[in-house]
Amino acid sequence: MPEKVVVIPTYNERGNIERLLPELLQVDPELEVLVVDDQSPDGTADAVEEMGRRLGRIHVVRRGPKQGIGPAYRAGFRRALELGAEFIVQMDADFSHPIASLPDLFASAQREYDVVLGSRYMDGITVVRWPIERLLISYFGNYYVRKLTGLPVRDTTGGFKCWRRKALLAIDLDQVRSNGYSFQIEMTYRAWCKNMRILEVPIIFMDREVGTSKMSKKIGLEALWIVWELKVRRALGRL
Ligand SMILES: Nc1nc2c(ncn2[C@@H]2O[C@H](COP(=O)(O)OP(=O)(O)OP(=O)(O)O)[C@@H](O)[C@H]2O)c(=O)[nH]1
Ligand SMILES: [Mg+2]
Repeated sequence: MPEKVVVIPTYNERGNIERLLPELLQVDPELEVLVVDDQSPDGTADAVEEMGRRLGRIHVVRRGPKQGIGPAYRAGFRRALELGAEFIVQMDADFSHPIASLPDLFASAQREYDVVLGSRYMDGITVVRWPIERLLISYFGNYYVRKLTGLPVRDTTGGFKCWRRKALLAIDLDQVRSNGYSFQIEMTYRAWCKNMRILEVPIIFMDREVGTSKMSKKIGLEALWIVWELKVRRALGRL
């Protein structure tokens, strides 16, 4: 039974995942990886399965047509819990999230935290190679989320996090509605509402070099909307 599982959603990430997985497995001999793929046309899932046969400690969840990272992560978290993981990291496939920070995330969770967030906005702004428009949207988007929800977190939209089993069980994954970025906000907000102990640790975020972004206007707008929905749900005692 793996103690630590890293969940990675993929859509057309073959060029990244083939390099990422061997590096990840080297970080920690106890860690296992779970890739959640939504029928990537570039054959990501087949490539990962083949690597699993060769290297071990790799699992694949194959899903139907592309549905966004929210449903992909929910499926991945469920499988990681079934596998018996005590600590579950979520991470992008595109090398945006520094592998070097992985031990730090696990160690903080193991020490005493239920949710550990890799944060781009803690030591100033630690984002590399993002165009200024994208950085501004992200930075002020975070300000908006913080002000509206009261969530005491600098980086609410980051996607590099470590969950203690207990925190994922405290959140009813079936209730989680978000598909895109707002999934990150919604999950942390729900954990906070359940009084989970949350820690932010600084990370250096790098924009992707290989593959294409799945970010869209629709995903951005969903995030603006979801904070209101979460606020109302909480006020009604439904969170
Ligand atoms: N399974 C699955 N994975 C997805 C989906 N959309 C995005 N992903 C993966 O989720 C991770 C984050 O998506 P990205 O496209 O990197 O999104 P982003 O980080 O906002 O965009 P970039 O800044 O361009 O990297 C990547 O590993 C993607 O392959 C989806 O619909 N299904
Ligand atoms: Mg990315």
